[in-house]
Amino acid sequence: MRKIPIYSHPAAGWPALISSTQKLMDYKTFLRGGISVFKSNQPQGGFDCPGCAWPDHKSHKAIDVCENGIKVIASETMTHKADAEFFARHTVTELQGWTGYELEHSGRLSEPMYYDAAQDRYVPIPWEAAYSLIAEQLGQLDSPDEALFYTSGRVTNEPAFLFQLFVRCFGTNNLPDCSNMCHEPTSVMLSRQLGIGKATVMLEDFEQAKLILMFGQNPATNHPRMLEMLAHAHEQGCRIISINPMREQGLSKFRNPQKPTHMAAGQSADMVDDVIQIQIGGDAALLTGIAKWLIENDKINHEFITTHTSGFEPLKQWLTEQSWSDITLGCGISQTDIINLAELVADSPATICTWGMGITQHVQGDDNVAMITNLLLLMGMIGIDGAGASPVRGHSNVQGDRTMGIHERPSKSLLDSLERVFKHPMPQEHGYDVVTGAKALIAGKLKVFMGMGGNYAVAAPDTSAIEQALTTTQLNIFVGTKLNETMLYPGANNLILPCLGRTERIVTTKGEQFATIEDSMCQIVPTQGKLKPVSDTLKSEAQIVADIATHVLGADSSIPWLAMSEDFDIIRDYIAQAINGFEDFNQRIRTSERGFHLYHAARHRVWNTESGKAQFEVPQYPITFVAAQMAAANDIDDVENTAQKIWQLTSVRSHDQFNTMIFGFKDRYRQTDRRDVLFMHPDEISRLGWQKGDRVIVTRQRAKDSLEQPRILGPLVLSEMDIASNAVAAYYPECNDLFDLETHAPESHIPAYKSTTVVLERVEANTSIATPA
Ligand SMILES: Nc1nc2c(c(=O)[nH]1)N[C@H]1C(S)=C(S)[C@@H](COP(=O)(O)OP(=O)(O)OC[C@H]3O[C@@H](n4cnc5c(=O)[nH]c(N)nc54)[C@H](O)[C@@H]3O)O[C@H]1N2
Ligand SMILES: Nc1nc2c(c(=O)[nH]1)N[C@H]1C(S)=C(S)[C@@H](COP(=O)(O)OP(=O)(O)OC[C@H]3O[C@@H](n4cnc5c(=O)[nH]c(N)nc54)[C@H](O)[C@@H]3O)O[C@H]1N2
Ligand SMILES: [Mo]
Repeated sequence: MRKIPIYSHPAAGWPALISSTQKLMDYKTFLRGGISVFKSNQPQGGFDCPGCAWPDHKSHKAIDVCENGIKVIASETMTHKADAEFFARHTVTELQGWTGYELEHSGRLSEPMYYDAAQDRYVPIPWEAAYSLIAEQLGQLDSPDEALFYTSGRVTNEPAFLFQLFVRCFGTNNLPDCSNMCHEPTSVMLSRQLGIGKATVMLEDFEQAKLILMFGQNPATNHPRMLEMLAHAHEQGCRIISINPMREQGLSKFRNPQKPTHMAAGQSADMVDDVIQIQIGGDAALLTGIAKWLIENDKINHEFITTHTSGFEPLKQWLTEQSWSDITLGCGISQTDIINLAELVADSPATICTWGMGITQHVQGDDNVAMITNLLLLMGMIGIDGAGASPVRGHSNVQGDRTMGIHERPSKSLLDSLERVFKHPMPQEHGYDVVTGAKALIAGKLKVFMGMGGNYAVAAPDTSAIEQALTTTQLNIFVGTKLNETMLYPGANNLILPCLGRTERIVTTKGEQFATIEDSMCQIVPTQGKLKPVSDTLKSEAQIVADIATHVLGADSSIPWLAMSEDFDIIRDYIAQAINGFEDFNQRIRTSERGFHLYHAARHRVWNTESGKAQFEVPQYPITFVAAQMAAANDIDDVENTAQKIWQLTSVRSHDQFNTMIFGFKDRYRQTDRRDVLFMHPDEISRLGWQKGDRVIVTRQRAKDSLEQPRILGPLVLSEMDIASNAVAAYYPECNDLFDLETHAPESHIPAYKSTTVVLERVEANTSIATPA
């Protein structure tokens, strides 16, 4: 095998923090940002870092922040403004041609804007006029279901609660959110199998774990604060195995911000014992192999299975029927290596499975989560110290938003509670999620789109089609902090409503307000911005929602919208009445230093499932699903030599972006300083007689007589990477037009962002490059 250059420096550490943030921040921003950084994730009076959803460590009195956090904070605290003057200088058509990087650096949105078609520009509009326009347009709809209300996971609990309440009082459950593209398989399958769709572990469990299996996750880039916990666990003798088609370099070494010797003297800790480099889409097959061996060798926890579970026999039967040849074909790992891994599982008294997008974003995403849960149940690893399920969420409050009721498929009990507390009828029919909502938008069934944060068109598959569909609506409304592409495809009316960010003070007639978030491990923590808002015109999200609700629902509404937006304690009192687990919310959030842990029944081995037991699930897809797809693609003969040129494309993130917000072009760990790259194994590159640096065009494989337009990306620059042989990787979101709205998991509807079949073609070096670096 050819040697691949490795990134030998530790992840994190001062050089990482400083060098990578320099470019993003001007001096003033650095000062503003510097102050806020030291205020983040602190026990009292700070704000929760919007950088990720990893929990804060209880003992941290010093700074608990990372490169990721600094960048996200710097992006928000930027003094540069996308104000009226900015919009006067640039037409919307011109801005459509800007890259994500350029849009991100245009600065903070700072006043409400309305799109004037005659000038093709956004022009200022007073808040009051914007609200009246919204009331007028929503009032003209034939049905409330003609409007779609999207939420991104930055939004804190209090405004999220108000938002879902407004949308439901208006009359629809059309409440898609970024979860639909993220951990939806986790929410769906854990709910079904354990009775609750959230992590069963707490941070302390990582201190007692003996084995951590980390599936499809890249914490060095995406949750750097998790590295500290992993390094600590490793120091205590816990084995850590990464299951990933890529050898993510950031995982091998770690420099701990909490250890002065690490930061100053450049010492570092090792973290991962082994990488199981599976083929893309091979997780369910690998887990099948492990489970099959554990059952056949009688290494499972019979007592737990008998007392606590249901569905064991059908799963056992199914596992018996799976052949080792299919298992190894499905995951690309030898039987011996799988058995070695199974032995580790058998010997471990405390196993944690953590997972990220490499597990969920597949057609088999629901199956993948089911198989992880099955493994934990077979071993009785739920409800004991040092063990359990640890899905790691992305957005800092994506989990809280769901708890607050942002959900297109609300439970009957949530709707009943809302009706009881607010004495207002709630819509019963389920609404659109991200995928069905986008399809409805494209089909012309929606007349109003509202985004409470986020960048819907660019985060979703079929970006161009969604952008075009946005131009056919009556009204689009965006509540956000930064300009992005979704705001640039105006319908008949278009509003940008700028809001306060997490770092900024919310001051109302009732004084300074704080909000709350829920981290990835069900801890509810307070968050309070400390900075002067970047503009006096900004409003809090809660106030924007309350103002809209008052204008739209008018005198009919008996709900005290404005009082709630002025005094978040009133919102919390309502949350306490309406949402399980929030009893005495105001008192509990004030009395404990780090907030409180939401009751998690499955942690106590109480199973709120249909059967009243923890549930084993048999996967729906064959474990050779991806291998079969690739074999089938070989039969299509409209591309020369397809047999040699078919891969699964996976999309990944760098540390110089937060989702669609592009801060820079560097990816230190993957050793590139451009984003228009295609990562491929050097052996594959030489097998084709190609070279690194060559330009390639990526085409989504489609049926031979398909009438669909071809989906093409590139030319991209070939770059070497230690990645599975069936895989190539590109950066999200630039590749999102390669993904379609039809290819998703059956129940959770998560788009298959981590696995789509593509064909590659090498082109001349001078072919123009689509994405400038
Ligand atoms: N710096 C930064 N931090 C972020 C974000 C960001 O954009 N930038 N985004 C935030 C959000 S919203 C989220 S959800 C999280 C996401 O955090 P992660 O879950 O770590 O996200 P990704 O980078 O999308 O992909 C994770 C890994 O999946 C692997 N993978 C791909 N296909 C497969 C497969 O078939 N099987 C397995 N086992 N692995 C596979 C990839 O190689 C990659 O290492 O990060 C959050 N934090
Ligand atoms: N190909 C591919 N596609 C993917 C993924 C992938 O791995 N591959 N990952 C998916 C995942 S995991 C996710 S979570 C989604 C992300 O999808 P989104 O959450 O929709 O996208 P973001 O880029 O996080 O949204 C950024 C915008 O949010 C706004 N914003 C930032 N802070 C605030 C705030 O405090 N309040 C408000 N109101 N607005 C704010 C800003 O205007 C900014 O432009 O993308 C998904 N799409
Ligand atoms: Mo996410």
